[in-house]
Amino acid sequence: MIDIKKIRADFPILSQKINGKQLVYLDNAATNQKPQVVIDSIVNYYSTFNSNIHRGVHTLSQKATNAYEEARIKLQKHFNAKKSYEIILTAGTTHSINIVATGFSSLLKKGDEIIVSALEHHSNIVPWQMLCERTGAILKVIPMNLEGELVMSEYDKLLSDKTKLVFVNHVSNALGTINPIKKIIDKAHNIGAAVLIDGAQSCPHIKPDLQELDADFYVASAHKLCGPTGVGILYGKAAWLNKLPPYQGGGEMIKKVTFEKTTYADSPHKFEAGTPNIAGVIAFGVAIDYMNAIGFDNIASYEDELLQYATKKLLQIEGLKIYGTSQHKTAVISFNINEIHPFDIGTIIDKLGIAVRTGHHCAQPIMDFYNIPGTIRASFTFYNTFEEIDLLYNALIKAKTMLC
Ligand code: 7TS
Repeated sequence: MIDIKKIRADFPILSQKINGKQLVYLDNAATNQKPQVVIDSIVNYYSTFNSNIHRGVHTLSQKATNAYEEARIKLQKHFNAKKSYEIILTAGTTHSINIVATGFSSLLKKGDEIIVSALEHHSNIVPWQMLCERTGAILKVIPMNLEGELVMSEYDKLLSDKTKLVFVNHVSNALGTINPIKKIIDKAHNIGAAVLIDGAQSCPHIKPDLQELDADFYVASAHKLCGPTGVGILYGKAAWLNKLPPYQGGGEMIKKVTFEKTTYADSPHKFEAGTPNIAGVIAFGVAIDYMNAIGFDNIASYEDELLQYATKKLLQIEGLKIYGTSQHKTAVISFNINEIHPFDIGTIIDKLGIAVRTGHHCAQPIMDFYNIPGTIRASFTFYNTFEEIDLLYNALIKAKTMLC
C-alpha cells in the first residue's frame, strides 16, 4: 500500500508554489523528484567524507571508496546481476549506450545489421547511426502500429544471420508502451544476436531481473529512480565486457602504463576512467533503498490506478486524443486537444502550477508516424495524487477555452 501523505512529505520540492499555485509535477518521465534522504546523502558526503576513491590510503578516501563500492553492490542486487563487476557506473543512459555503440565499432563489419525499434528515444537511434557510419553496418527498424506497439511479426522478418545487435527500450518514453522484451531477447538469441535493453523509462516502475531476462546489456539513469542527475549504469554480461574495448582512456582504467604499451584494468574499472560522480553514485544507492522500501509492486499498482483514472478523466475533454493506447502501458498519457499546439497548452497550464512536457520528447520518428508536431505528455509517479489529476483536467479545460 502507498501511504501518499507520508511519501509526499519525503519530497521537499512538492510543497512549493509555482506561479502562485500549488505545484503539480507531472513530468516524471523526464526526471522525477528527490526524497530528503537522497538530498541528505549528497550533503553528508560533501560535508563529512568528500575524497577521491580507489587511490588513497587515508581514512576519508577509504570511507568514500567503501561507500561507492557498496552502492555498486546495492545496484547489483537490485537489478540481479550475477557479479558486481558487471555493473559499470556511468554518467547516465546516454553515456552507457555510447560506451556500447562505440565499443562495437571494432566488433562489426560492413553489411552486418543492427535492429532498433520505431519507439526509441533519440539517444537510442543516433549512437547506432553513428556506429553504422563508422562500420558500414545497416540499421533496420521494427515498425509500430497505431496503438503505439511494436509489430512483432515484422521483427521476426528482420532477424537473420546478419543481425548482430538488437536494441530496444523496455518502455517508450513518448507513449509509455511496455515492450515485450523477454520475447525480443529470446528471438534475438535464437539467431545469435546480442541485445541491449534501455531501461531508462521502465526502471522507476518495473524492477528487472537481469539474469532471468538474459539481456546482454541493460542501461538506466539514476535520475529517473529518485537519484541524482549525471549518474547511471551500464550492465553487461561479463563475457561482453571482456570483449568490448574501453570507451575512454585515463586514470584508474589501467593495469600498467608505459610509453610503449598500456594494459587495461578489468571490468568495471576498464570503463570508469577518471574521477566519477562519487556523491551521485552513493546517493543513487540511497535512492534505490528508498524505492525498494516502498516496493516496486506497490508503486506499479498505485501508478496503474492513477493511469486508469487519468485516462478516463482526460477522455471526457472533447477533442482530446491520446497517442499510445496499448493495454501494456506505464502511467504516461501523451495527448493533443484538437489542433492546438502542445506548446500553447503547456505554457498556459504552467501558469496554473502544472508541469508537463510538451513537444516531440526526443522521439521525432514517433511524431512523424502520427503526423503531428508533438504531444503534451503527463507522466505520473507514486507521489502523484488523484486530486492532481483533477487539477490537470480543470487546467486543460481552461486552456482549451482560452485557445479555441
Ligand atoms: N532512453 C529513454 C527511453 C529515455 O526516456 C531517455 C530520457 C534516455 C534514454 C536518455 O536518458 P539520459 O538520462 O541519458 O538523458 N528521456 C527523457 C524524456 O522522456 N524526457 O526527458 C528525458
